[in-house]
Amino acid sequence: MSLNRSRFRRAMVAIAAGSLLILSGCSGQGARLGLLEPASDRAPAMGNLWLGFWIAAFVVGGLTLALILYAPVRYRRRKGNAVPRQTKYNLPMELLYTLVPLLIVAVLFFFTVRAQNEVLDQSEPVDHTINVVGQKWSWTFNYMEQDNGEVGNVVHQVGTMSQIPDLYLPVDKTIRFNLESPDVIHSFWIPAFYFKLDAIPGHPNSFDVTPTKLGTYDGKCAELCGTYHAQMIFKVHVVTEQEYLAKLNELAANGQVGEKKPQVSGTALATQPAKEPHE
Ligand SMILES: [Cu+2]
Repeated sequence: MSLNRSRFRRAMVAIAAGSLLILSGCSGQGARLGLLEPASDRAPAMGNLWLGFWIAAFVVGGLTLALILYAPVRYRRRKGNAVPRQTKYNLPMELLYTLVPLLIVAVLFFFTVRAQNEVLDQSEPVDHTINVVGQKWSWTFNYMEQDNGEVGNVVHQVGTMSQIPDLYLPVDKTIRFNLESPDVIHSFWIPAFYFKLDAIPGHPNSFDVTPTKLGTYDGKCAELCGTYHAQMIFKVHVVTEQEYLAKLNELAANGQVGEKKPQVSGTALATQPAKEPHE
């Protein structure tokens, strides 16, 4: 009996160690388990939540697997005990498998709410505001720079399915994104920022983010929104403040001045041809 128990304990330790090894050994800069290299100030909260969930899953999964394997070995058929002793109504056991999952869910819930509050925090002052319209099937970016002496205008870029829009963001500056949609629910997602938020018709959404790394990133719609959902992509350019202002002045010089809010009216919604620009 004691031999079996120590063997069982050794198996448990091996599983736990194996899980930790897998989790910690995935990449040079610590495990990310499929996440991109982080490029925003919101990334640590989400990244840690992601890793925490995986650790919880590995521990619970490992334990379950070990118990599944243990039972048939420990209670295998032996000479003289054709039918093992039958038990039912094991109250401690029933309490355990009711309370432990509840506890796991409560802990995961707690950390989820904490991370959510952190990424949705809007208490810090922002440097720039960008109003985003998600519409079938592209994005419009309105840079609300009317009070910025360097630009002095609201400038916009309207994307179409054949002309993927570019979103320019200054590095290390806090941006407030206001999201809206004139048609159906879309979701504004920049995977490298570890962040997405829905653009919902009639329900403006808002979040703040600070890009922390120069570079070009993919942006996409993360809410299945119709036939050409998969083409609802954009390019995010995180640039220096000077490059950002230069880009906005270039848009202004092109006449892309004023806030653009693509509207979808009545039947146009259903019959909009695929290649027609939204401008
Ligand atoms: Cu969409």
